[in-house]
Amino acid sequence: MASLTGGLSCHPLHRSFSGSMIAVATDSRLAEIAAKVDAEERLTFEDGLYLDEQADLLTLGRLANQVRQRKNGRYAFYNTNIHLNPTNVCVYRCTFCAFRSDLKAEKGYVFSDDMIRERVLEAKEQGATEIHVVGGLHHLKNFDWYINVIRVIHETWPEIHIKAWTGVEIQWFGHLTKKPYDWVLQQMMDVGLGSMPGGGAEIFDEEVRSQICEHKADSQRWLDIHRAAHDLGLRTNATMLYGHVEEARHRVDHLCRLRELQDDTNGFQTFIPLAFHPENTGLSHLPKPSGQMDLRMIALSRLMLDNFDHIKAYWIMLGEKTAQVALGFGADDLDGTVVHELIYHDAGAKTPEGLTVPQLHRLIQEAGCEPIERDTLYRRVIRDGAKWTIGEPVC
Ligand code: V47
Ligand code: SF4
Repeated sequence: MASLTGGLSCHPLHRSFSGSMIAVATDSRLAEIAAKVDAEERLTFEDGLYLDEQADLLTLGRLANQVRQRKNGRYAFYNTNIHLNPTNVCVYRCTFCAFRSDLKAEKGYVFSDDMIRERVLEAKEQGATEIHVVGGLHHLKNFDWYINVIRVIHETWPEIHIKAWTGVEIQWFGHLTKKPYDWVLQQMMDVGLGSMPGGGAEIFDEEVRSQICEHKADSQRWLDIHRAAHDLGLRTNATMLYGHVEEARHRVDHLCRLRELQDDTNGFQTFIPLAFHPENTGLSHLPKPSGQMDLRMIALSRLMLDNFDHIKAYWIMLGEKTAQVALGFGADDLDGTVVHELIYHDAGAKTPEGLTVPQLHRLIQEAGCEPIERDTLYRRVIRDGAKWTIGEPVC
Protein backbone atom coordinates (compact mmCIF):
# COMPACT_ATOMS: atom_id res chain seq x y z
CA MET A 1 0.00 0.00 0.00
CA ALA A 2 1.28 3.48 -0.79
CA SER A 3 2.22 5.51 2.29
CA LEU A 4 0.44 8.80 2.94
CA THR A 5 3.46 10.80 1.93
CA GLY A 6 4.83 8.39 -0.61
CA GLY A 7 1.87 7.56 -2.86
CA LEU A 8 2.58 10.29 -5.40
CA SER A 9 6.02 11.38 -4.29
CA CYS A 10 7.99 9.36 -6.85
CA HIS A 11 8.03 12.42 -9.11
CA PRO A 12 9.09 15.69 -7.45
CA LEU A 13 6.27 17.60 -9.14
CA HIS A 14 3.66 15.34 -7.57
CA ARG A 15 4.29 15.42 -3.85
CA SER A 16 1.51 15.43 -1.27
CA PHE A 17 1.21 18.23 1.31
CA SER A 18 3.37 16.43 3.88
CA GLY A 19 5.62 15.52 0.97
CA SER A 20 6.06 19.26 0.43
CA MET A 21 7.49 19.63 3.97
CA ILE A 22 9.72 16.62 3.36
CA ALA A 23 10.83 18.13 0.05
CA VAL A 24 12.20 21.19 1.83
CA ALA A 25 13.79 18.97 4.51
CA THR A 26 15.46 16.63 2.02
CA ASP A 27 16.16 18.83 -0.99
CA SER A 28 18.97 21.18 -0.03
CA ARG A 29 18.46 23.41 -3.08
CA LEU A 30 14.77 23.86 -2.27
CA ALA A 31 15.65 24.46 1.40
CA GLU A 32 18.07 27.19 0.32
CA ILE A 33 15.33 28.89 -1.74
CA ALA A 34 12.80 28.52 1.10
CA ALA A 35 15.30 30.17 3.47
CA LYS A 36 15.64 33.09 1.04
CA VAL A 37 11.86 33.48 0.91
CA ASP A 38 11.77 33.46 4.73
CA ALA A 39 14.47 36.12 4.84
CA GLU A 40 12.73 38.20 2.12
CA GLU A 41 15.79 37.88 -0.11
CA ARG A 42 15.57 38.22 -3.88
CA LEU A 43 15.49 34.96 -5.86
CA THR A 44 17.93 34.61 -8.75
CA PHE A 45 17.24 33.44 -12.31
CA GLU A 46 18.70 30.04 -11.30
CA ASP A 47 16.40 29.87 -8.26
CA GLY A 48 13.43 30.60 -10.53
CA LEU A 49 14.49 27.93 -12.99
CA TYR A 50 14.82 25.39 -10.19
CA LEU A 51 11.38 26.29 -8.87
CA ASP A 52 9.80 26.09 -12.31
CA GLU A 53 11.44 22.78 -13.26
CA GLN A 54 11.92 20.94 -9.98
CA ALA A 55 9.77 22.19 -7.12
CA ASP A 56 6.58 20.32 -6.31
CA LEU A 57 3.35 22.27 -6.60
CA LEU A 58 2.56 22.38 -2.90
CA THR A 59 5.98 23.66 -1.87
CA LEU A 60 5.76 26.32 -4.57
CA GLY A 61 2.27 27.25 -3.40
CA ARG A 62 3.22 27.32 0.28
CA LEU A 63 6.18 29.63 -0.37
CA ALA A 64 4.16 31.88 -2.68
CA ASN A 65 1.33 32.08 -0.17
CA GLN A 66 3.84 33.16 2.47
CA VAL A 67 4.81 36.14 0.25
CA ARG A 68 1.20 36.88 -0.65
CA GLN A 69 0.21 36.96 3.04
CA ARG A 70 3.12 39.26 3.79
CA LYS A 71 2.12 41.70 1.05
CA ASN A 72 -1.66 41.54 1.08
CA GLY A 73 -2.73 39.61 4.19
CA ARG A 74 -6.12 37.96 3.65
CA TYR A 75 -7.33 40.60 1.19
CA ALA A 76 -8.44 39.46 -2.26
CA PHE A 77 -9.22 42.22 -4.71
CA TYR A 78 -11.69 42.49 -7.54
CA ASN A 79 -13.17 45.33 -9.54
CA THR A 80 -16.36 46.11 -11.42
CA ASN A 81 -15.35 46.45 -15.04
CA ILE A 82 -16.45 46.06 -18.61
CA HIS A 83 -14.46 45.34 -21.78
CA LEU A 84 -14.55 47.13 -25.10
CA ASN A 85 -12.64 45.78 -28.11
CA PRO A 86 -13.34 48.53 -30.65
CA THR A 87 -12.14 46.48 -33.64
CA ASN A 88 -10.88 42.96 -34.21
CA VAL A 89 -9.35 43.79 -37.59
CA CYS A 90 -5.58 43.46 -37.25
CA VAL A 91 -2.57 43.81 -39.50
CA TYR A 92 -0.66 41.24 -37.43
CA ARG A 93 -1.13 37.49 -37.38
CA CYS A 94 -0.01 36.27 -33.97
CA THR A 95 -0.24 32.48 -34.12
CA PHE A 96 -1.89 32.27 -30.67
CA CYS A 97 -4.68 34.73 -31.48
CA ALA A 98 -8.25 33.65 -32.26
CA PHE A 99 -9.66 37.15 -31.92
CA ARG A 100 -8.16 38.90 -34.94
CA SER A 101 -9.82 39.24 -38.33
CA ASP A 102 -8.54 39.99 -41.82
CA LEU A 103 -9.63 43.34 -43.22
CA LYS A 104 -12.25 41.93 -45.56
CA ALA A 105 -13.32 38.86 -43.59
CA GLU A 106 -16.94 38.47 -42.54
CA LYS A 107 -15.87 38.26 -38.92
CA GLY A 108 -14.30 41.74 -38.98
CA TYR A 109 -16.03 44.57 -37.13
CA VAL A 110 -15.41 48.19 -36.19
CA PHE A 111 -17.32 50.01 -33.45
CA SER A 112 -19.07 53.25 -34.37
CA ASP A 113 -19.16 56.18 -31.92
CA ASP A 114 -22.75 55.25 -31.05
CA MET A 115 -21.75 51.67 -30.25
CA ILE A 116 -18.97 52.97 -28.00
CA ARG A 117 -21.40 55.30 -26.20
CA GLU A 118 -23.85 52.45 -25.73
CA ARG A 119 -21.14 50.28 -24.13
CA VAL A 120 -20.13 53.11 -21.79
CA LEU A 121 -23.74 53.70 -20.74
CA GLU A 122 -24.07 49.98 -20.08
CA ALA A 123 -20.97 50.23 -17.85
CA LYS A 124 -22.55 53.18 -16.03
CA GLU A 125 -25.77 51.27 -15.51
CA GLN A 126 -23.81 48.40 -14.00
CA GLY A 127 -21.82 50.67 -11.69
CA ALA A 128 -18.51 49.77 -13.36
CA THR A 129 -15.49 51.78 -12.27
CA GLU A 130 -13.26 50.68 -15.18
CA ILE A 131 -13.48 50.14 -18.91
CA HIS A 132 -10.75 47.91 -20.36
CA VAL A 133 -10.09 48.82 -24.00
CA VAL A 134 -7.86 46.83 -26.36
CA GLY A 135 -8.26 45.65 -29.93
CA GLY A 136 -6.69 44.99 -33.27
CA LEU A 137 -4.42 47.25 -35.31
CA HIS A 138 -6.72 48.12 -38.15
CA HIS A 139 -5.13 48.43 -41.60
CA LEU A 140 -7.06 51.62 -42.48
CA LYS A 141 -7.59 53.47 -39.19
CA ASN A 142 -5.32 56.38 -38.38
CA PHE A 143 -4.16 57.60 -34.98
CA ASP A 144 -7.10 60.03 -34.72
CA TRP A 145 -9.52 57.11 -34.89
CA TYR A 146 -7.93 55.56 -31.79
CA ILE A 147 -7.80 58.95 -30.04
CA ASN A 148 -11.49 59.33 -30.82
CA VAL A 149 -12.31 56.01 -29.10
CA ILE A 150 -10.85 57.32 -25.83
CA ARG A 151 -12.39 60.77 -26.26
CA VAL A 152 -15.89 59.37 -26.87
CA ILE A 153 -15.66 57.14 -23.78
CA HIS A 154 -14.43 60.01 -21.61
CA GLU A 155 -17.02 62.47 -22.88
CA THR A 156 -19.84 59.97 -22.41
CA TRP A 157 -18.97 59.31 -18.78
CA PRO A 158 -15.92 61.15 -17.39
CA GLU A 159 -15.98 59.23 -14.07
CA ILE A 160 -15.07 55.86 -15.54
CA HIS A 161 -11.39 54.94 -15.46
CA ILE A 162 -10.10 54.15 -18.95
CA LYS A 163 -7.48 51.39 -18.94
CA ALA A 164 -6.53 51.16 -22.58
CA TRP A 165 -4.07 50.07 -25.25
CA THR A 166 -1.33 47.50 -24.85
CA GLY A 167 2.33 48.32 -25.49
CA VAL A 168 1.85 46.79 -28.93
CA GLU A 169 -0.88 49.29 -29.77
CA ILE A 170 1.19 52.21 -28.49
CA GLN A 171 4.05 51.02 -30.70
CA TRP A 172 1.66 50.92 -33.67
CA PHE A 173 0.50 54.48 -32.94
CA GLY A 174 4.16 55.53 -32.87
CA HIS A 175 4.57 53.89 -36.27
CA LEU A 176 1.45 55.66 -37.63
CA THR A 177 2.39 59.11 -36.36
CA LYS A 178 6.21 58.83 -36.54
CA LYS A 179 6.26 60.39 -33.06
CA PRO A 180 8.00 59.17 -29.90
CA TYR A 181 6.11 57.00 -27.39
CA ASP A 182 5.85 59.72 -24.74
CA TRP A 183 4.14 62.01 -27.27
CA VAL A 184 1.66 59.27 -28.21
CA LEU A 185 0.95 58.50 -24.56
CA GLN A 186 0.53 62.18 -23.69
CA GLN A 187 -2.02 62.63 -26.51
CA MET A 188 -3.99 59.69 -25.13
CA MET A 189 -3.77 61.01 -21.56
CA ASP A 190 -5.00 64.42 -22.72
CA VAL A 191 -8.28 62.85 -23.92
CA GLY A 192 -8.84 60.61 -20.90
CA LEU A 193 -6.48 57.61 -20.77
CA GLY A 194 -6.06 56.58 -17.11
CA SER A 195 -3.71 53.58 -17.22
CA MET A 196 -2.50 50.77 -19.49
CA PRO A 197 -3.27 47.03 -19.37
CA GLY A 198 -0.47 44.48 -19.51
CA GLY A 199 -1.14 42.72 -22.83
CA GLY A 200 1.23 42.24 -25.72
CA ALA A 201 4.14 41.12 -23.56
CA GLU A 202 3.65 37.43 -24.49
CA ILE A 203 7.15 35.97 -23.90
CA PHE A 204 10.08 38.38 -24.14
CA ASP A 205 12.61 35.88 -25.48
CA GLU A 206 13.28 36.95 -29.06
CA GLU A 207 13.39 33.42 -30.48
CA VAL A 208 10.04 32.47 -28.99
CA ARG A 209 8.58 35.80 -30.05
CA SER A 210 9.65 35.17 -33.63
CA GLN A 211 7.61 31.94 -33.57
CA ILE A 212 4.40 33.33 -32.07
CA CYS A 213 4.19 37.02 -32.96
CA GLU A 214 6.89 37.63 -35.52
CA HIS A 215 6.13 41.18 -36.62
CA LYS A 216 4.68 43.01 -33.67
CA ALA A 217 6.53 45.19 -31.11
CA ASP A 218 9.64 43.39 -29.92
CA SER A 219 10.35 42.89 -26.24
CA GLN A 220 12.65 45.90 -25.87
CA ARG A 221 10.03 48.18 -27.43
CA TRP A 222 7.33 46.76 -25.12
CA LEU A 223 9.55 47.47 -22.11
CA ASP A 224 10.55 50.94 -23.40
CA ILE A 225 6.87 51.87 -23.84
CA HIS A 226 6.01 50.81 -20.30
CA ARG A 227 9.02 52.76 -19.04
CA ALA A 228 7.82 55.83 -20.96
CA ALA A 229 4.33 55.41 -19.48
CA HIS A 230 5.73 55.12 -15.95
CA ASP A 231 7.87 58.21 -16.52
CA LEU A 232 4.67 60.12 -17.39
CA GLY A 233 3.02 58.89 -14.19
CA LEU A 234 0.78 56.30 -15.87
CA ARG A 235 0.42 53.04 -13.97
CA THR A 236 0.51 49.90 -16.11
CA ASN A 237 0.13 46.14 -15.76
CA ALA A 238 2.24 43.31 -17.16
CA THR A 239 1.37 39.87 -18.49
CA MET A 240 3.07 36.68 -19.67
CA LEU A 241 1.45 34.25 -22.09
CA TYR A 242 2.48 30.72 -21.07
CA GLY A 243 1.73 27.15 -22.07
CA HIS A 244 2.55 27.25 -25.81
CA VAL A 245 6.04 26.77 -27.31
CA GLU A 246 8.06 28.43 -24.52
CA GLU A 247 10.24 26.65 -21.98
CA ALA A 248 10.93 27.26 -18.29
CA ARG A 249 14.03 29.38 -19.02
CA HIS A 250 11.94 31.73 -21.18
CA ARG A 251 9.33 32.18 -18.48
CA VAL A 252 11.90 32.92 -15.78
CA ASP A 253 13.78 35.29 -18.09
CA HIS A 254 10.48 37.12 -18.78
CA LEU A 255 9.85 37.58 -15.06
CA CYS A 256 13.42 38.78 -14.46
CA ARG A 257 13.16 41.41 -17.24
CA LEU A 258 9.93 42.75 -15.73
CA ARG A 259 11.44 42.81 -12.24
CA GLU A 260 14.39 44.80 -13.56
CA LEU A 261 12.17 47.49 -15.08
CA GLN A 262 10.05 47.63 -11.94
CA ASP A 263 13.22 48.24 -9.89
CA ASP A 264 13.78 51.37 -11.99
CA THR A 265 10.25 52.77 -12.23
CA ASN A 266 7.91 51.08 -9.71
CA GLY A 267 5.16 51.79 -12.25
CA PHE A 268 3.68 48.30 -12.59
CA GLN A 269 0.66 47.56 -10.45
CA THR A 270 -0.12 43.94 -11.09
CA PHE A 271 1.19 40.94 -12.98
CA ILE A 272 -1.15 38.57 -14.81
CA PRO A 273 0.07 35.18 -16.02
CA LEU A 274 -2.13 34.33 -19.04
CA ALA A 275 -2.79 30.67 -19.86
CA PHE A 276 -2.74 29.94 -23.57
CA HIS A 277 -6.11 28.88 -25.03
CA PRO A 278 -5.41 26.99 -28.27
CA GLU A 279 -8.88 26.65 -29.82
CA ASN A 280 -9.34 28.45 -33.18
CA THR A 281 -5.69 29.56 -33.23
CA GLY A 282 -2.70 28.71 -35.40
CA LEU A 283 -1.44 26.59 -32.47
CA SER A 284 -4.60 24.54 -32.05
CA HIS A 285 -2.58 21.31 -32.12
CA LEU A 286 -1.15 22.19 -28.68
CA PRO A 287 -2.90 21.09 -25.49
CA LYS A 288 -4.28 23.65 -23.04
CA PRO A 289 -2.04 24.24 -20.01
CA SER A 290 -3.04 21.95 -17.12
CA GLY A 291 -4.39 23.06 -13.74
CA GLN A 292 -1.02 22.10 -12.30
CA MET A 293 0.75 24.49 -14.68
CA ASP A 294 -1.72 27.31 -14.08
CA LEU A 295 -1.14 27.20 -10.32
CA ARG A 296 2.62 26.83 -10.75
CA MET A 297 2.75 29.99 -12.89
CA ILE A 298 0.81 32.00 -10.31
CA ALA A 299 3.13 30.80 -7.55
CA LEU A 300 6.33 31.26 -9.56
CA SER A 301 5.32 34.82 -10.48
CA ARG A 302 4.57 35.70 -6.87
CA LEU A 303 7.99 34.40 -5.81
CA MET A 304 10.06 36.01 -8.57
CA LEU A 305 8.27 39.38 -8.78
CA ASP A 306 9.17 40.55 -5.29
CA ASN A 307 8.68 44.20 -6.29
CA PHE A 308 5.14 43.78 -7.67
CA ASP A 309 2.32 44.44 -5.18
CA HIS A 310 -0.27 42.25 -6.88
CA ILE A 311 -0.60 38.99 -8.81
CA LYS A 312 -3.85 38.57 -10.68
CA ALA A 313 -5.60 35.22 -11.25
CA TYR A 314 -7.66 36.22 -14.29
CA TRP A 315 -10.72 34.03 -13.76
CA ILE A 316 -11.87 34.42 -17.37
CA MET A 317 -8.97 32.32 -18.60
CA LEU A 318 -8.21 30.17 -15.56
CA GLY A 319 -11.85 29.31 -14.90
CA GLU A 320 -13.51 30.27 -11.62
CA LYS A 321 -12.39 27.11 -9.84
CA THR A 322 -8.67 27.38 -10.56
CA ALA A 323 -8.76 31.15 -9.96
CA GLN A 324 -10.30 30.53 -6.56
CA VAL A 325 -7.59 28.00 -5.61
CA ALA A 326 -4.94 30.40 -6.97
CA LEU A 327 -5.82 32.79 -4.11
CA GLY A 328 -3.96 30.31 -1.86
CA PHE A 329 -1.04 29.97 -4.29
CA GLY A 330 0.15 33.57 -4.45
CA ALA A 331 -2.65 35.47 -6.21
CA ASP A 332 -4.46 38.32 -4.43
CA ASP A 333 -6.68 39.60 -7.25
CA LEU A 334 -9.33 38.02 -9.50
CA ASP A 335 -9.74 40.91 -11.98
CA GLY A 336 -13.41 41.79 -12.13
CA THR A 337 -16.95 41.28 -13.27
CA VAL A 338 -15.57 41.46 -16.88
CA VAL A 339 -18.57 41.88 -19.13
CA HIS A 340 -18.12 41.44 -22.93
CA GLU A 341 -14.76 39.64 -22.97
CA LEU A 342 -13.90 38.44 -26.51
CA ILE A 343 -10.20 37.54 -26.73
CA TYR A 344 -10.46 34.33 -24.66
CA HIS A 345 -13.97 33.44 -25.64
CA ASP A 346 -12.96 33.49 -29.31
CA ALA A 347 -10.17 31.10 -28.30
CA GLY A 348 -12.57 28.63 -26.73
CA ALA A 349 -12.78 29.81 -23.09
CA LYS A 350 -15.77 28.10 -21.46
CA THR A 351 -16.06 30.61 -18.62
CA PRO A 352 -19.18 32.79 -18.35
CA GLU A 353 -19.19 36.18 -20.09
CA GLY A 354 -19.26 37.87 -16.70
CA LEU A 355 -19.56 37.27 -12.95
CA THR A 356 -21.71 39.21 -10.51
CA VAL A 357 -20.29 40.82 -7.37
CA PRO A 358 -22.02 38.23 -5.10
CA GLN A 359 -20.46 35.44 -7.20
CA LEU A 360 -16.99 37.03 -6.83
CA HIS A 361 -17.54 37.46 -3.08
CA ARG A 362 -18.49 33.82 -2.72
CA LEU A 363 -15.40 32.63 -4.60
CA ILE A 364 -13.16 34.82 -2.43
CA GLN A 365 -14.79 34.07 0.91
CA GLU A 366 -14.80 30.32 0.31
CA ALA A 367 -11.05 30.62 -0.28
CA GLY A 368 -10.72 32.09 3.23
CA CYS A 369 -10.03 35.63 2.01
CA GLU A 370 -11.70 38.99 2.51
CA PRO A 371 -13.15 40.52 -0.68
CA ILE A 372 -12.17 44.13 -1.33
CA GLU A 373 -13.59 46.04 -4.25
CA ARG A 374 -10.82 48.20 -5.69
CA ASP A 375 -10.66 50.67 -8.52
CA THR A 376 -8.05 50.33 -11.26
CA LEU A 377 -5.45 52.06 -9.08
CA TYR A 378 -6.08 49.75 -6.08
CA ARG A 379 -8.02 52.28 -4.04
CA ARG A 380 -11.01 51.05 -2.06
CA VAL A 381 -14.40 51.54 -3.74
CA ILE A 382 -17.08 52.67 -1.29
CA ARG A 383 -20.63 52.00 -2.48
CA ASP A 384 -23.82 53.62 -1.31
CA GLY A 385 -26.67 52.21 -3.37
CA ALA A 386 -26.04 53.03 -7.02
CA LYS A 387 -23.39 55.67 -6.13
CA TRP A 388 -19.74 55.00 -5.45
CA THR A 389 -16.80 57.00 -4.18
CA ILE A 390 -13.11 56.21 -4.18
CA GLY A 391 -11.32 55.80 -0.85
CA GLU A 392 -7.70 55.39 0.18
CA PRO A 393 -5.24 52.98 -1.46
CA VAL A 394 -5.76 49.60 0.23
CA CYS A 395 -2.12 48.49 0.38
O1 V47 B 1 -1.69 40.22 -25.26
C1 V47 B 1 -4.48 36.50 -26.93
C2 V47 B 1 -3.46 37.21 -24.73
C3 V47 B 1 -3.65 39.37 -24.11
C4 V47 B 1 -4.85 34.42 -26.50
O2 V47 B 1 -3.89 44.34 -17.65
C5 V47 B 1 -4.33 35.03 -25.37
O3 V47 B 1 -5.51 43.98 -16.28
C6 V47 B 1 -4.43 33.06 -24.24
O4 V47 B 1 -3.51 41.45 -21.69
N1 V47 B 1 -4.93 32.39 -25.30
C7 V47 B 1 -4.66 40.47 -23.95
N2 V47 B 1 -4.11 34.35 -24.25
C8 V47 B 1 -5.37 40.36 -22.59
C9 V47 B 1 -4.62 41.05 -21.49
C10 V47 B 1 -5.24 41.28 -20.16
C11 V47 B 1 -6.27 40.48 -19.74
C12 V47 B 1 -6.84 40.75 -18.49
C13 V47 B 1 -6.40 41.78 -17.70
C14 V47 B 1 -5.36 42.57 -18.14
C15 V47 B 1 -4.89 43.70 -17.31
C16 V47 B 1 -4.76 42.32 -19.38
O5 V47 B 1 -4.35 38.17 -24.24
C17 V47 B 1 -2.77 39.37 -25.34
C18 V47 B 1 -2.29 37.94 -25.35
O6 V47 B 1 -1.20 37.78 -24.49
N3 V47 B 1 -4.09 36.30 -25.69
N4 V47 B 1 -4.95 35.35 -27.46
C19 V47 B 1 -5.16 33.03 -26.45
N5 V47 B 1 -5.63 32.37 -27.51
FE1 SF4 C 1 -3.45 41.41 -33.54
FE2 SF4 C 1 -3.26 41.46 -30.87
FE3 SF4 C 1 -4.26 39.29 -32.09
FE4 SF4 C 1 -1.66 39.82 -32.31
S1 SF4 C 1 -2.75 39.32 -30.38
S2 SF4 C 1 -3.04 39.26 -34.00
S3 SF4 C 1 -1.65 42.06 -32.33
S4 SF4 C 1 -5.16 41.33 -32.09
